[in-house]
Amino acid sequence: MYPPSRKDFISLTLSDSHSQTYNNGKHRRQSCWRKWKQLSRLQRSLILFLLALLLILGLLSYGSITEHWRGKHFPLHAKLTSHTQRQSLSLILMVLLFIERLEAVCDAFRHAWKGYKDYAWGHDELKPISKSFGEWFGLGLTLIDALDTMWIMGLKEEFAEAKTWVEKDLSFNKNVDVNLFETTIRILGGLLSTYHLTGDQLFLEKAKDLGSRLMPAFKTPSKIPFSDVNIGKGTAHPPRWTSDSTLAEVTSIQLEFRELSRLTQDPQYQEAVNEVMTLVHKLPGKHDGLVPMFINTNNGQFTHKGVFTLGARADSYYEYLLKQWIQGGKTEDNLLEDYLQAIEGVKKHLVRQTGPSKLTFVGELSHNRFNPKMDHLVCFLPGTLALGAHNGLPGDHMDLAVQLMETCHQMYKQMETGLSPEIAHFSLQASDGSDVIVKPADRHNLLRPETVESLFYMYRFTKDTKYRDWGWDMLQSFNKYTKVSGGGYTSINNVRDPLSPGPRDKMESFFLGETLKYFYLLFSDDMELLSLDKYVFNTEAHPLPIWPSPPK
Ligand code: DMJ
Repeated sequence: MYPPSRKDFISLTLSDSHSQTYNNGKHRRQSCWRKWKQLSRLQRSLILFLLALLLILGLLSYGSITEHWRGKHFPLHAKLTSHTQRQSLSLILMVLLFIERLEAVCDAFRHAWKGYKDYAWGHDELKPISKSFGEWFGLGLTLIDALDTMWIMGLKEEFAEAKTWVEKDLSFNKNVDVNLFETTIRILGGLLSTYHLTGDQLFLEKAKDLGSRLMPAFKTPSKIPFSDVNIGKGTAHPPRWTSDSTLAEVTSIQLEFRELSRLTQDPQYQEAVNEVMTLVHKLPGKHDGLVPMFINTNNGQFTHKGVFTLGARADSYYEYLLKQWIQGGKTEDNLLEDYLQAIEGVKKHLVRQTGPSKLTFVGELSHNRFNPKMDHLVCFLPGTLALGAHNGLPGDHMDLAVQLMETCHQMYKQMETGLSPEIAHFSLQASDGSDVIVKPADRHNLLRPETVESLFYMYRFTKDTKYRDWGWDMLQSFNKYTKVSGGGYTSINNVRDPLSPGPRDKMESFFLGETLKYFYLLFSDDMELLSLDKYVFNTEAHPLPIWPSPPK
């Protein structure tokens, strides 16, 4: 469970149950924080600036007083003092900068939340332009996806209101078809992580209820789950046009189901998802560890063979191989073996460099033909590679992570809005003018998290402040081109047209669940805030604990 008080400047402690046990000192600190938080951003910056000024003046007078006392000019001491002064000044500036950035993320969250609250409360997604909402499953998707982000950011009032909605209005006893994967990563993952952060049983009870309602998806001839489940009726089915499931979807629900089994001591969840991994582990049709994008629910075989991507429909298969291995205490060898083999496959078949600037990217393979196309989704990979290297995997994984991180950064930087397109193509010829080509159909931006997610991992492991600066530029661009007056942020149609980016009127739940959370963690100086040695983030950025003992 997350400790109630942290070093973080911006965060507050939220848990009602925790706060009851606080001693007076803690109460006093809390009320100071409340007062501090009630001040405007300008007032706070002014106070901090004055404090900084006082400190500098203090240091300056200390230097001249000591010189005076000594009664003579003492150049070395003067030098030392001015060095200390310089150090103090840069420390103060750094602190101010990091407070400003964290505050900017919280402001962005509050603005997004205001739109959701005013026009979409309890519904799945905000449509910020038309000031209305969109429904996908009818389960308050944005609200649940955002719960742990609010907790982490210390947004106490917002969290309390959302919790009341979960308590009073959230019901899974609904005749509705939900997508197994999306519901697992966003809702089940969000409830489980909120339970861990708060210790509040409400979230575990809701998670149990949802988990048991998702289980009919696994009743297939092959044990490969169907894509859709009716959580009210207890029936499941594939999409209307096929009996296939998407590979990433059936192999990226494991962290959540395994954790549910651990918490409930009910093995059925873990058994169901482990069976999928065991089947996929043994399945023929892989290409040096790379997997096709579909799998049949009747016979359990890969379909549409010969197409390999790290993007849509396959991405989180690779991510969850590594993360399950970490979650289980690095004991499940099949997972590690599949991950290591897959990364070798990526290096051998999919990694190339652009002609003009030698940017490293991950393309796709279609029936032995290389396609220099990379989805923004692939930008999860630098972070995952870095996480693997941090956990003892080969050092060249980190080298590749550094190179790919640069490319994902360039996918933002080279666009006129400073925002990445959904898909980039890369030039292979040195004579080509630019490295990144964007086709008209790929120019949209959905407020996706993958690049800031990777920046967070890269900063945590290298402490190289350039990753924070890149993230800061991205946040400014989101604010400039996707922020909607009155509340909310919107996906846009064209990242190449700063004059007319074309709002799409949709704020995806992952903008609050993932994108803003990773911005906050990137700018936070508290390395113990969700330490990567204690937590593993699911593919929707919901932190789950690394298990204290290996799985049985
Ligand atoms: C999220 O739902 C998850 O990150 C998923 O793994 C991929 N797609 C979106 C964000 O882009």
